[in-house]
Amino acid sequence: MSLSGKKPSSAAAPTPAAKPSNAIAHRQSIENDVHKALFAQPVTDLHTHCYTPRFGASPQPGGLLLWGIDELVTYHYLVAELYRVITPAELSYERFWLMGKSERADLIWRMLFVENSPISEACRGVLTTLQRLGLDPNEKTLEPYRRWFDQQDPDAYVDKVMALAGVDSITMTNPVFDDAERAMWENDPAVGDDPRFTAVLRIDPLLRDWPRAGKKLAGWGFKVREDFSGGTADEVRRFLGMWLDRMKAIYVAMSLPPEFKYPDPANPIGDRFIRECLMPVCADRRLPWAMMIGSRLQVNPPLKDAGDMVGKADVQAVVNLCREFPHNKFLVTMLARENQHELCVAARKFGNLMLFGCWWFLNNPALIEEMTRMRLELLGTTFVPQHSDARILDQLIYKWDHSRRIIGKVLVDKYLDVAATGYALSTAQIQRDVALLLRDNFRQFLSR
Ligand code: HDL
Ligand code: ZN
Repeated sequence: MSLSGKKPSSAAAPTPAAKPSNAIAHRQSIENDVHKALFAQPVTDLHTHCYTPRFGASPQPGGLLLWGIDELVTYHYLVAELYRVITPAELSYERFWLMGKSERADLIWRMLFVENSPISEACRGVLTTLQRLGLDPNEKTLEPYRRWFDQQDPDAYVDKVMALAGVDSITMTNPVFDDAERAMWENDPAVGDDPRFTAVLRIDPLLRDWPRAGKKLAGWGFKVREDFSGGTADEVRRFLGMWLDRMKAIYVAMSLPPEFKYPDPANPIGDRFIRECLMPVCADRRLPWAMMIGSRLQVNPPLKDAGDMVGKADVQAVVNLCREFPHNKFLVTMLARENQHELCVAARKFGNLMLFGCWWFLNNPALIEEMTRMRLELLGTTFVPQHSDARILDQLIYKWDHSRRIIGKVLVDKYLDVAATGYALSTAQIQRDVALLLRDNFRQFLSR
């Protein structure tokens, strides 16, 4: 039965596969359309660790907006890779962290970009960024780059990076349990007011470490008890509402361990927090809960931010949440490659589940291609293929350059598969699909 309700007169004879007059020319024209559409389409980057300049900019002590060559080269992904080519016996973690930022950057540049081939994705990303900024990626020291970056003004540089990256909005991550950042919000309620950025309330400790988080809330004047008795649920809802309003947050976010379960008989208080606090507050405000699941933190603590690891997680927790809370919206990404297919199938079952990104250790060409191909084949265009997760502003340039090219490669293959059936694909359709993938799916999911 067709959607119009009319029974077709007879099953139409299958049209013969299109006989492309010139398969190569046909592929070329689709490649051109897809490439043009992708690089013309502004991205709304739904998860980053970038900040408005009002939070202070590096190298200002305590500045949260990280940018420039020394931040790029000391990104924690590269710290982990440095300790693949040197050993703690040669340079102890302690001595490494006692070095100044520029000294650490000089060491990483020499070891990963001069004495070894910068072939990893994190290394290549730095080179792409330099190239797109019009700088020569072959310098043997960082001095020439430092001279160039010293001439940049952070606020104007935000515009420059967004233009080069083709990003129209940067979504921040705002961890309310971070004392330094919370103080900035309390001292300057307008700190997040910048049309180029939106805020996100990040609340990991409420689920990952309730006893400690609960004590902090009590210290801030919320009448909460560790056993969640009395008016604790009301007070936690008040806490969430106050910060969501203060930040004008567009969603609530958490990074969760591989062991995350819902319901979790071993964590009844966590279940109560989700059921009685987080879900009602998000539903009332029609805000998604972004769950980033599978981060096993600090497996090698001396590496600091570089010391986190991945673990296989339980997709059934996501399924249970989507089913129990049909009026809530869930933005979900998982860190283990092994979880991706099951998570994709879960998204076929729940319209309130939006998959996003190739997160962290998945943000590499080989895995972005695999995941994007699988998602297009299972979900059509109803997902958000990428977020940058950029910690350093300049990374937006390479993360979106690389991802656009990989998404484009997969889209061309899938469009050619469709064209081979004789289906006529228009440039406008390609532009529409690309807009959905890079911006509109996320924006429409927020406004649903
Ligand atoms: O928890 C998160 O948001 C992760 O993205 C971490 O920030 C992680 O350290 C990271 O930077 N991943 O790319
Ligand atoms: Zn992140």
